[in-house]
Amino acid sequence: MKRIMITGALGQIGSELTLKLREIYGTDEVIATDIRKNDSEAAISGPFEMVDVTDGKTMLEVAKKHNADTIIHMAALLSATAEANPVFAWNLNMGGLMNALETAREMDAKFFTPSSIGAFGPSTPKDLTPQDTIHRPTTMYGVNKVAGELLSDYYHHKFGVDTRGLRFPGLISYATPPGGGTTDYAVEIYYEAIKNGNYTSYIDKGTYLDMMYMPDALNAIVQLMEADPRKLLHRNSFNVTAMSFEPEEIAAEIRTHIPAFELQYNVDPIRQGIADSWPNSIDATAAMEEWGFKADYDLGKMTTDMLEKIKNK
Ligand code: AKB
Repeated sequence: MKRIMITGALGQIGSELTLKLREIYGTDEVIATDIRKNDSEAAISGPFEMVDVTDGKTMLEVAKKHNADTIIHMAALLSATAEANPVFAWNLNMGGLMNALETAREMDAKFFTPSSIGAFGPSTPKDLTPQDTIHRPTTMYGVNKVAGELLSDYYHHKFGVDTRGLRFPGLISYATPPGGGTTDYAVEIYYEAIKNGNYTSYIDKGTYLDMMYMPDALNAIVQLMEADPRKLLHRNSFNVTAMSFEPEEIAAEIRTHIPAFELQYNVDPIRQGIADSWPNSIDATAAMEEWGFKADYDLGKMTTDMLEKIKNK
């Protein structure tokens, strides 16, 4: 990767990924793009262009202008928002992906886009979900993710585009809040613990979901994109995870720092339904074997860091 263009660069992953890639590859080599500009570091610390991912012509023009050799396509609606606006989600998630893949094909560029644990469904094995298994998701987001994985593999087989992807679990970070996801509770809980000493969870007690701390997610993207292609038996997309917990377990970990922390529940049937259709825990062996994936943060280490960083914000 030498000249990297990122879509959705001001989103939850994009805003931190842009800064990390600028650190590794050089500020001017990483072109951040998003549908609108703000005053965040990702937007102002280096090249920035306005790109609506449903506009393939502009995307290609920007890629050509900056001579991009890598396209990292992050712009997408998350699960709960997609479920509330399924037609819009299809158009944005699939239209944006198609434009980004076409841009990569025209530019002969490497390509990354995230998939998700949302690509699995209720008939998928729930525990230690294998890399290669049943995909019958029951959400629009999941349908988009499965179609996106297949489309990315198609661009590799048909056109030789070097497409790679990760099935991310819930990603937790203190920098940019997520929006419209099912796993967002695991970010909100830390903010509310610091601010109010309590949190009301929309996800029910006993609901296990995979999670990962953002630094591990960013390392995984870089490592996968730098991996020797001859070692990749899979491409779109690899299971990756760092931990699996339910709300009581994250609350117990927070109480080791804030003993009076209280957790209540007001379950949202829509997001609970989505969570219930996803695995309890996924198996990341293929990622470990094919390109050396390893997560550094477990629940304890992540909680210490999250609470400290939010306090000092
Ligand atoms: C969401 O909850 O929608 C995302 C995801 C797991 O893909 N965080």
